[in-house]
Amino acid sequence: METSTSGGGIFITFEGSEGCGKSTQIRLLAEAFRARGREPLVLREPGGTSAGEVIRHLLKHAPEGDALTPEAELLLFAASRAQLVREVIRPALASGRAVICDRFLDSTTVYQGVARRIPPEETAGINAFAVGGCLPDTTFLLDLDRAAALERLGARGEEADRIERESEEFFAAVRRGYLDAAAREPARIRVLDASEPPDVIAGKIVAAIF
Ligand code: T5A
Repeated sequence: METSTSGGGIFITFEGSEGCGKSTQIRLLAEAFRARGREPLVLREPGGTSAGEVIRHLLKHAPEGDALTPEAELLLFAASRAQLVREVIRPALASGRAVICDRFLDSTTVYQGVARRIPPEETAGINAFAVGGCLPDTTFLLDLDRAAALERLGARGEEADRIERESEEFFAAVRRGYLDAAAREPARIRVLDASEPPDVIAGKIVAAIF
């Protein structure tokens, strides 16, 4: 596939609500790259740098995160991303690597912008500042209804983090926000039915990339 990013690398991101299968598909796509003789760089947001992992802990698990305002939450996600772009993603793309990231700026557009109701122009401005022009070549949105996602997360048996404890209304806004984002940018964001079996979804992703 043709890439827009400088340096010959390709930047692929995965988006969708909790439990939609991003990690599963990223693992399968990384295997597909390896089968073709390329070792991709796999990252996750928030996190992926030393500073980013500290921010991740604050945002997801630390008791101090409970009092965060939507604005402070947005800036922390943006700070983690700004560091990841400059410390890791840009150098990797410049050296020709494939970079696969679990969540990127669309998560902020949707979770902080749509679900936390921060005005879209403010969210877009901070996103643009954080990424400094480093945008995904392609994004896979794994669309799944909330009941199916909850069933998968329940089967995993892990304790819910701060954001996973949000209301059903919040997650309805997340799903709607993602589908609206995909409608605005159909050339970049491909919507996939995440209720299909993992190998079927992976086949569609591989066909789109190679
Ligand atoms: N956030 C993040 C913001 O609010 N703003 C931002 O800007 C950013 C970057 C990050 C949190 O931060 C928020 C969003 C999130 O709340 P996280 O811990 O990184 O959280 O977790 P998530 O991104 O939510 O990912 P999860 O690990 O919860 O889910 P995945 O990776 O989407 O799903 P996965 O692959 O682990 O699969 C879940 C289960 O389903 C099974 C798997 O085996 C697994 O058990 N499964 C399937 N089952 C049936 N059919 C399929 N097709 C399946 N695919 C997977």
